[in-house]
Amino acid sequence: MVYRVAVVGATGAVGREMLKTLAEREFPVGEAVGLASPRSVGQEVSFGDKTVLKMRNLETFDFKGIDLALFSAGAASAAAHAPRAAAAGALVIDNSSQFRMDFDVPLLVPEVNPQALKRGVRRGIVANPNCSTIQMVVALKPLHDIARVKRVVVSTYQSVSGAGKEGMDELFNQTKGSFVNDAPTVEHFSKPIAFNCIPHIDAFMEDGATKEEWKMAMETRKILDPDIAVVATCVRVPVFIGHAEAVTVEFHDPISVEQAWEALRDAPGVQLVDKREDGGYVTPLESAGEDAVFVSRMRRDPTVPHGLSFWCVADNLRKGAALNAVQIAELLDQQGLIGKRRALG
Ligand code: A2P
Ligand code: 11C
Repeated sequence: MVYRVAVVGATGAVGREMLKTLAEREFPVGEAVGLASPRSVGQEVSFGDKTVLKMRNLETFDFKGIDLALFSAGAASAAAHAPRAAAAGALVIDNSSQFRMDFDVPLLVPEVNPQALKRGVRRGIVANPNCSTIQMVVALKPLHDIARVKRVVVSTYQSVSGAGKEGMDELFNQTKGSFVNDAPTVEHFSKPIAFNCIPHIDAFMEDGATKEEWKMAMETRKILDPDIAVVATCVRVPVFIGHAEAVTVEFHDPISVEQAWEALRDAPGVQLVDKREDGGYVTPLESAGEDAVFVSRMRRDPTVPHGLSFWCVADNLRKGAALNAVQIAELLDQQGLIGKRRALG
């Protein structure tokens, strides 16, 4: 069976990666449609080596006949258009935060909680988690299976591509401008990002945490285990692609470094690179373009009875967004859930 697939936000950093990933993994696309805002109508975006998509207007697009819609156009666009895409018969995989915590919307990382689909997809929407959550739960799952995670303290080092193409342009322009002594133009981020670190991602909440920090806690609980306590500090760093995280975990049960290594060596989606020597770890630059979540620097946390600390890195546009969305689509396809909804439209 081949499907009619729409990519919403196809001109964006994640949308383009979604098209690339669909083509690379030979997802059975019969026809692809690229959607964006009215300002991009007619713009051309490549899909694979042979196809060029002319962007169409999301606002006026009729989803009737679309089997699968991959949304990556932000929460407001998802709120306005994902329900009508689902009502027209498309199965929606949404990369925004709009529906993630809704009880009747599965929040899915295929290597971690495929069972989230066992009650089906009643709303016609599956949510793709936040990029910084995805890589952390992929690394935590094999450890949770042997020693039950109790509490996680995580600090993130998040690349500017998490903020989309405008974030990437801002780092590029500020870096270039610094060589000719231009004062940095600050538009997307709240302070200069070139040669800097900004401890602020997404909106501030009443308790002083940011929404990015809140999402890491809440999404981890929904995906992995509602009893896990998570406290996060999320920081934007001047890296184009690849989020890094320093993760400290307290477990209920004993777990050694050797047990953790062994579990991670066999874990789906994980690549363990932990040589305990100069350069024997993975950095964000090396994760760009890769599918794996890389785990390095595993060591005991001696401040609690059962604790480990590690470093993990992943391409936030790929495993953190587009690849995870396409893996969800593959799982939905395997379970015969795509195309079923066509009759609704
Ligand atoms: P456009 O390029 O027309 O603005 P990124 O995360 O890289 O910034 O990309 C965001 C994506 O979401 C882009 O494809 C962008 O399209 C799309 N987008 C943003 N707002 C809307 C909207 N209101 N309607 C449709 N697409 C939107
Ligand atoms: C960032 N993690 O790096 C964010 C991007 O909730 O999907 C993704 C935001 C989200 O800025």
